[in-house]
Amino acid sequence: MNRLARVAGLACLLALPALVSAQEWGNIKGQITFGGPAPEKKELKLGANPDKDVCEKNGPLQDETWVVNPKNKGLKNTFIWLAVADPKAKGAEAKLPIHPDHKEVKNKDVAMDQPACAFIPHAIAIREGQNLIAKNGSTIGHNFKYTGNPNVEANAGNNFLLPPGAQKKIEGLVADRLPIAVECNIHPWMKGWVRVFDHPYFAVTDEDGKFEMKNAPAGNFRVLVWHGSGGWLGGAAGRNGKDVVVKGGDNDLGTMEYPLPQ
Ligand SMILES: [Cu+2]
Repeated sequence: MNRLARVAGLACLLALPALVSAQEWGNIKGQITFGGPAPEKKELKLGANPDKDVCEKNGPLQDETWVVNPKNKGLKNTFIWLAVADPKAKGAEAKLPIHPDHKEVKNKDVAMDQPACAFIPHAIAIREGQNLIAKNGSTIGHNFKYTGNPNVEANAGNNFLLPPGAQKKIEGLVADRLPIAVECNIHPWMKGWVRVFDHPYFAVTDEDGKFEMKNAPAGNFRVLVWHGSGGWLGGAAGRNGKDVVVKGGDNDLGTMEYPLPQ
């Protein structure tokens, strides 16, 4: 073999693995709407609660069971995320390819505040490696009780008092199928939700029910949709989500309707 052929052969060998493993990436967007008529906005009646004045300093508190935009029926606070195509996949096979820009976990601290007797944001999705900051940005005491999967020690939960202005860092939460419910026992209407993922392909819908996931792997995957008040989209049968094909470039999943659970 002459030198040129050897060099060409070597170049081929070097180039080949890159070709085989070339992963394309796509951006995913879409909207989740509420199935059925948009529920009327409902104000919470705080009755004789001694904190009433502080709780209502920005106006009456709204019931957050279903936050639906009357203009487009967009359902806020809905979690949506990507998973590998096979619902039975375990271990390394259940892991999503991660875009180089997402390898590192950015924005270490994600806060859930309670400035006026409601958790803000009401629903938070975080990635393993991020800390949940339980915050009390108000002038009254709150407590922060969180309850996740009892079989997953890191997420099992805790309950602590947060004096006015205080915050506490919750570290080490791990990705799990079960959500973490957040409550304040001093103000029993307060409710929040946290979900933890081991990848960056998740979103929580905004006031238009819209979501976006950037630089997701192209290929065959599933999307899973879950809401704190109604559970999986499609009920128990929806726990495995639905199949999606992610293409390189832009992907619009269109509108998905979240039927009111029966
Ligand atoms: Cu409270």
